Amino acid sequence: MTQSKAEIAATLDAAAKEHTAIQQLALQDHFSLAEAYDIQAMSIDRRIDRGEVITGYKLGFTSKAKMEQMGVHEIIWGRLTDAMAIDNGGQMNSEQFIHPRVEPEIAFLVKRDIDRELSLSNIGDCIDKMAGALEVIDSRYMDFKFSLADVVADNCSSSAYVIGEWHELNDRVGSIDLEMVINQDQLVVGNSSAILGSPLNALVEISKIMARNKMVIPAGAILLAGAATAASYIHPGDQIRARFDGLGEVSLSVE
Ligand code: OOG
Ligand code: MG
Repeated sequence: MTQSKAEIAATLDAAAKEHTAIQQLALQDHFSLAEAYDIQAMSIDRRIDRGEVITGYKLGFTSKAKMEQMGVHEIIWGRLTDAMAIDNGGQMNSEQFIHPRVEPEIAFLVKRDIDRELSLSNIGDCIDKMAGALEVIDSRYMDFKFSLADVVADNCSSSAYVIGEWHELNDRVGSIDLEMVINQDQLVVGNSSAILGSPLNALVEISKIMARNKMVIPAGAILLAGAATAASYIHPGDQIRARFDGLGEVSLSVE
């Protein structure tokens, strides 16, 4: 590596903070996927040092639509912080982003610490609520183009999220119809089954990842299962509305 992991983490953190796109890094710096996760942790530590708090975790590339859109075919995970949270119906200031995209997601609320691998039969012990959500992703790389290691180091493009009203977790989670509309134009239609067959499989997956990394997901954490559809670019003045069958509506406007 020409730069140390700490230097790369500082570069990515600065790009996010100053919302300025940078060149992809993994090609010139030759870091591995494992090193990319170290870089992600170091870059998020810089946010924590500035007072941000981890609010949960997200998965990426859990649907074919996302994998095909971005050309990355492996499940990835990243961290969410309180600075990324926007109230349902709230606004985001486009000046704080580089080239934001939005995607509809299913969110879960952890009720009991997840300190081991979950299976489909015991998910309910640790997770009791689900909600429709919007995730705003904003790659720090020019043209939103990256390799697997690059996107992981960049905290999986995480930049903001909006959570709808919480509902009790139930079996319908595996086949929720959803649609996202931007400025009255219906943009994407999908179903939660596109997420690994069911977002419940994403929860099993994230519990395995955390167990492998000897990390505990604490009670109160939010989990995003990954988008069921491709993401859409958003611009100042846009009004985004996502509808989730049985879970209500989640909306966001772009200033
Ligand atoms: C990476 C993040 C992927 C998802 O839901 O699949 C992701 C990206 O597309 O920039 O958040
Ligand atoms: Mg996402």
